[in-house]
Amino acid sequence: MKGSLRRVLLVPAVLATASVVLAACGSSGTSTPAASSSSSGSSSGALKTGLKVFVIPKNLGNPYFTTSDSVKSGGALAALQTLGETGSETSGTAATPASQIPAIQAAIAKGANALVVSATDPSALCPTLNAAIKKGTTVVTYDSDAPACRTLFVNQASTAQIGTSEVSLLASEIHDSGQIAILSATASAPNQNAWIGFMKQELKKYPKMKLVTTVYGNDDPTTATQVAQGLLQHYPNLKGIISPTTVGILAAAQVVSASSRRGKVLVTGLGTPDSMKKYVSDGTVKAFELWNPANLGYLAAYAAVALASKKITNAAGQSFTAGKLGKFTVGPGHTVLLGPPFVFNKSNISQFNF
Ligand code: RAM
Repeated sequence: MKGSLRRVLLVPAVLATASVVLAACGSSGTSTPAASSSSSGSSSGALKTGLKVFVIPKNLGNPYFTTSDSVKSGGALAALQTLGETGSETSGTAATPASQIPAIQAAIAKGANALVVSATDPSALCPTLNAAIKKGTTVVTYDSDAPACRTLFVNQASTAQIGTSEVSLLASEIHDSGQIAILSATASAPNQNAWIGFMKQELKKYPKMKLVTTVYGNDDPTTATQVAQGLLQHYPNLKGIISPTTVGILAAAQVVSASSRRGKVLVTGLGTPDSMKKYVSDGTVKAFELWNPANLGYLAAYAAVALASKKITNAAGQSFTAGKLGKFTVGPGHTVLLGPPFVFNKSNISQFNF
């Protein structure tokens, strides 16, 4: 078995059910009290226990973040429970800074030792996150970065590789030619914008492929569906849609699959295998990519605890062990890399349940 497949497959059996368990809507999510906790954080062995760690995804109710964060899936809160920390997931319901910032502020007010944040918008979040860092709080970004206001970024996969591989996947499916569109998350999302930057670079290698528009579904199923419908209406010659968001790719696949353009407009991007199975089987989607979201959350939680325990600093070359995932080393730019994206297609998708 290839290394990348082994790493994607390294998930607990319970992950199979995780993607259907939606996080509660509202301004706070789930909480996992530690087995033994002390509010100040006591040092036992190498890592402190009883740390208050808040996991703050872009939004609650997005199945991708439910998987990256929950105990059930083996995500961030599972790691925190194992380590004896007090872990909670909190955010707003929309993937916007206006919805996310109050949750960050509340976490800081509750005396957070560490924040694990997927940034909705780096410039909007930075004043709040920098104030937390000033107070001595560890700020780890995961999934979506805010480089000017975090201690460390846990990146799911090389940003360049995600961007370029999305384009080359679609190019091979549409024979390097035709109109294509991007259906992104929010216009301010740092991860999607960074990937789109590399997509545009890569598209220069394909002069016959024309990017006609980039639209935003805001990681909201209703909005994403509406913009996907708009793409089909406005571009009768469209050949492909790249949607680098799990919410967007599902909406695009549903819209194309239900239309007369199924099989003529090919959909790719970043999706969860469970949500894409139907569309891979009906030919709407030939291949798409993702990493293991639960492993991403788990790794980010371990990194946050190692930093908050002063076991490591954020300097390049510092190493720590992330439980079942093994050893990781901080790379350039105060970043830890989970692994390469994995390509799912008809021949392998049945092996995955998340
Ligand atoms: C959505 C979110 C998240 C992104 C995934 C691929 O769920 O926008 O940030 O990493 O898609």
